[in-house]
This record gives sequence, C-alpha cells and structure tokens, in this order.
Amino acid sequence: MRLSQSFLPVLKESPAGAEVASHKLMLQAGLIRQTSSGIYAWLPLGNRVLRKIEQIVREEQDRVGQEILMPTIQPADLWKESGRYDAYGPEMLRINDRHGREMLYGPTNEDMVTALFRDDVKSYRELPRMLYHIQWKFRDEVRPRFGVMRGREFLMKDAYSFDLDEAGAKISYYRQLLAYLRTFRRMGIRAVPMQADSGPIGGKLSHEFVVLAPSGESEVFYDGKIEEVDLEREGLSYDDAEALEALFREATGVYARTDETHEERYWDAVPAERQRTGRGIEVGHIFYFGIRYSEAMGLKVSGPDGTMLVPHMGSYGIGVSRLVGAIIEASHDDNGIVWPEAVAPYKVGIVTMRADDADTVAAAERIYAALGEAGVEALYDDRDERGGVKLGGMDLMGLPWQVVIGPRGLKDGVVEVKNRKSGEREQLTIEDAIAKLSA
Ligand code: P5A
Repeated sequence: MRLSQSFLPVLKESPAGAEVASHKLMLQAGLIRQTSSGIYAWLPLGNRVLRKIEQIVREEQDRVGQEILMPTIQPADLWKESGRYDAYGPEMLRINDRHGREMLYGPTNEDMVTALFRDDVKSYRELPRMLYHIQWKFRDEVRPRFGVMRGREFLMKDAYSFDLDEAGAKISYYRQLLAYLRTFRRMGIRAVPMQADSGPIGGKLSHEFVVLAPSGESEVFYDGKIEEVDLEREGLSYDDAEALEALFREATGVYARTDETHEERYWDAVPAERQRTGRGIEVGHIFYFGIRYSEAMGLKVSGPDGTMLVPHMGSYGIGVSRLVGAIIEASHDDNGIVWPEAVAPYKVGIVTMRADDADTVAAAERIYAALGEAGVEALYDDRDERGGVKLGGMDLMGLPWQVVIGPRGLKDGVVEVKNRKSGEREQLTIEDAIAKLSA
C-alpha cells in the first residue's frame, strides 16, 4: 500500500485524555477513532491488526470447534427463559422494536446458543460439540476506559461446549485451555491462566488468561514457577484426554490469581523468592457451568438407554478487540508500537529519504514491486515529506521491518534495513534486502 493513497491519519502530538500507552498510540498512529464513549471506528491500520488477531483466533478455534455466526440483536425472551434477563442489570442495552417487542444488543450468547442447540439436537450421538463465533458485543460499562481495552462495543470470540456429562465437559474445558495458550503464543504474547470468579456467566470452574502489563486493570499474584511450565505443549493432541488433564493440572496447579480471588493463606505457602506481583490485562476467560442453561431452557437429549440427559456446558471468551490494546501494552517503546510479526498491519515499511531524487524513487519502487510479487505486505511511504518525519511515523506505526532508501546509500549501492524491535540496522544491496524481507 502506498501511503500517499492511504487513509492513515497520524497525529503529530500525543493525544490528550488517553491514560495508557496503548490508547495513546492507537489514536496517534491512526488505528482507531472514538465515535461515542467506549465505541470506536477501526481505521485501515487498526482494522488490519484486528483481522489478523481474529484470524489467528479462528485458526486455533477451528482445531477444536466449528464456526457459526449468531446475530448481535437478540430477543429478550431468550434471556427470560434462561432466567437472567432481570439479573443482568444496566450493563445490558435494551431496545424495543417498532412492534414494541423487547430486544437487546447481545453482551454474550449462552442463552441463544443453548436454544439453537436444543431445537436441533435430540440424541446423545450428536454430542460432544463445540461451536464458536466471532461477533460484536455490547456492554454498557459504567466506566469505559483505556480505549478498546474496556469498550462498550467490542469484538469477542465466544465458544460454547455441549457434553453428555461433567467428565466430558472438563475435557472440552482442557481443550480450550490448550487452544488459548497456543492462540496467545502465536500472537507473540504470553497469557497466564489464573483462577477466576465466574460472575454473571455462572458456574464453579473458571479461569482468566492474563497478560502481564503495568497498566493492567487487575492486580495479579503468581508463583514464578509458572514461567517454567511448557504451556503450549507442541505435539500434544486434542484427542489425548489424559495429557490434556495433565496440562490442566500443571498449568493451573501453580498459584496464580487476580485481586478478585487472591487468598493470603495460599499465597503464604508460595516460597518468598518465587512470589511475583504485578498488574495484568484479562484477554480471555473460560467457564464450566454444568447444566445452568441447559436445564433452565429445556435442552435434553435421549441417552443410550432411552433416558433423557441434560447436557453439561461451558463457554469460552477471547477479547479480540481488547487484544489489540493488550499486545501494544506488552510491546511498545518510547518511539511507538512494536508489533509482533504475526499481528503487524504490514511486515515492511519502505521509506524514501528524498522523494525528489529519481534514483531513490526508482529503488523504492523496485523494492515495493518485488515485495508485492513475493506476497510480502509492505507499506510504502512515497509522500513528499521530510525523511525524518517519515522515519518517526514508521517507528510510531511499529512495522517489524523498515527499508530506508536515500541517495547517500545508493551511491554505495546499498539501502538500510532496520529491525524495529532490536533497532539493528544492516546495509544491504537492493537484491539482498528483497531476499531478506521475502524470506
Ligand atoms: C465467555 C464467552 C463471557 O462473556 N460468555 C461467552 C463468557 N466472558 S467474559 O469474561 O465476560 O468476556 C470474555 C472476554 O471478553 C473481553 N471483554 C471485553 N473487551 C473489551 N471491552 C469490554 N468491555 C470487555 N468485556 C469483556 C475480555 O477479554 C474477556 O476475557
């Protein structure tokens, strides 16, 4: 993409009113704009990151479940059936349609998915199942803040599992645990599973996935031993129930809690030299709540001997839009964002130091075309701007690689390739630069 043809409104000054680095950087680098309190429009750069995160989530969820798409608007009746319409409170955006029917903008989908499943599934042979979707949610948060990290409208991946009994439901829970650990690792971050409260979703087994960052909303307490646990278990099959349970025990057996569940008596048992405290951002949350919704909504299937069974369920959320902010919190420096390559909006930024020098422009065009042919996503700053301004913009946007082209280097037949994260610079011939960045 050529910057001269992009909608990429970069702010010169750090925006006022943003409290945390990610919110500031997302506004300054032109990823988002607020349209009302807690509601944001995603501009091209932000949208590309959001879609990359979404795609990683999708690929990992496809290994354990099937994708569906439920609507954002739901009938209130479903929530009355499950018995939580009144209990949910003012966080729910309630709407009346033109016929006066009560509707709502979904804050989550347990009720709807239970009804969908109930209407079509009749036999134990059709279980277990795992369904997920990636859809916008609305929660009228009392204090929307930190940009997309606590928004009112936000993109969530929510999965729902249906099993014949508690033992089966636990395996579904362990599968999602592993899928989550792999998902976050692919995005270049490490999220620690922490024991959680289940809140308005309900149930007795629940874990949050927390990315450590000083600006996080929750205080966290954990045993440093978790850093040594191999959480992603390469090669572990989702069909190996025993190994999944072993992973669950190891990953959740180490003390790791937020301020909501922290208990001094267990904390005191962690050796002092291993006690770690800090702050964290919740990027995912998983729940096992048994027959809470299936029983209330009349979901049952016939068992092998003809008796009726009430399926055990769980739900599993990932804050897709929150992750954009969380990744920035975990990966930025004084000059701007430092995107992990897997979620970067473009892999390479191309900068001409002198847009009025024909050789510089020719070299840049050649690199841009070659990268395009190799399928490498590049953002080419072809504007007639001062070189320094362009370099500052590139650092701010945080693309993993920069190719800087100017008359001085070209005289010696080289361009500069810079790694945004390490700051390392290499002088390479045009061909070598193309080869390196296409690898
Ligand atoms: C699990 C899936 C649920 O809603 N029902 C379906 C369960 N869980 S949750 O913890 O309430 O939300 C799941 C994840 O969504 C993100 N999230 C938010 N992101 C941005 N702004 C918000 N206001 C917001 N609220 C929740 C979090 O990442 C959370 O873990």
